[in-house]
Amino acid sequence: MRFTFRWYGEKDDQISLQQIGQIPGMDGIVGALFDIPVGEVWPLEPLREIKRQAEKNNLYFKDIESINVHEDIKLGLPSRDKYIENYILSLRNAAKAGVEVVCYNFMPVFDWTRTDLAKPLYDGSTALAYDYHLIAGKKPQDMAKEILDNSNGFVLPGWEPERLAQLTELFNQYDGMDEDDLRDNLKYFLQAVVPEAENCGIKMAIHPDDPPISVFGLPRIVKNEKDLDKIAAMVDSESNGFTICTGSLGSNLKNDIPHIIRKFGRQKRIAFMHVRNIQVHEPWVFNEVAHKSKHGSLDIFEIMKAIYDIDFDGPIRPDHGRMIWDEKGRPGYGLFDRALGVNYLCGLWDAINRICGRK
Ligand code: CS2
Ligand code: MN
Repeated sequence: MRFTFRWYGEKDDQISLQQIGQIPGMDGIVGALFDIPVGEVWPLEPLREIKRQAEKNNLYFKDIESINVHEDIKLGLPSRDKYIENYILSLRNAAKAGVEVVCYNFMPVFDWTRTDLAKPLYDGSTALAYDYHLIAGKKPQDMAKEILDNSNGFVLPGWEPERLAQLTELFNQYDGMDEDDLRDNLKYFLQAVVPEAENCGIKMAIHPDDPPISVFGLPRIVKNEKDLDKIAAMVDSESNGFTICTGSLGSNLKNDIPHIIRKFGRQKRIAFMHVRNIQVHEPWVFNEVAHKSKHGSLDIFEIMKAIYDIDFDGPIRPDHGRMIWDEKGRPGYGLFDRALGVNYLCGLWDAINRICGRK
């Protein structure tokens, strides 16, 4: 298993590769080409450049998050074939640069959604939060504006201004689409892309919907075990894999995360682990917290134990963190709390391995 840390690139990340390399136990970065508009082919050279920079700091670059899927693919428009072709070319270039895992999501319009990017917690730290009461009756346009206004000037993945400029039009295009329609479009995409991924040695890793519930009436199809079963059945291949994001799936307490990890891990379908903790106050009211189990609703020890039990050998990363120690940064992606979080995970991992006697 490799411990990794998401990195937004030299230009866009306030955190340097050297700082990431100084985190104890860190093996690699999770990178992406943030400047390439969704749907275009990712060129080889800049990917190789990330790898070179990472390696200079003794870090791997084997994992991408995310090559985003063009809306026309999710909408099933005739133009999707061209975008699928481009997607495949991007995968081939990624493979040439040494990439093994590619995270993506299939959420219509929005990536992750929160109602507060800096909710004050009891100890003076702040964290991302979601409260469905605050979404009820709100227009997606207003919600998007609030997110942008509160992002400390950083562009947030999934909330790129170009995408938001077309919000009204996008909502009209999704009008009348239900979960089965969206699933058909995912299947079409996977049937084209997975054999190619398999050929070049890449595992695709779909990220769960965050939060795993319909938002603004849009269909969502990666919410729970049943949804994952359906996706696994679309193409029978280890390259048709999952990102198990504990904070996304776990915001629905009915999702038994250790069980999900064991089940899909044994089927060799887990390609990527995102581990973070959240505090669920009532259904669809939650905020992110420090990684340690006692601070939230998830049992992080049990989660790490399940990861051990499936002999997982892919990437794991701390997902979002709180803002602590007066750090100013991209919401969810500061240095301090994620570094603390990954060390907690490393500690649990070492202890489990010692006690269970594997390494
Ligand atoms: C994050 C996402 O919300 C999360 O948990 O990990 O931003 C994630 O990077 C994307 O949804 C993956 O495409
Ligand atoms: Mn995640």
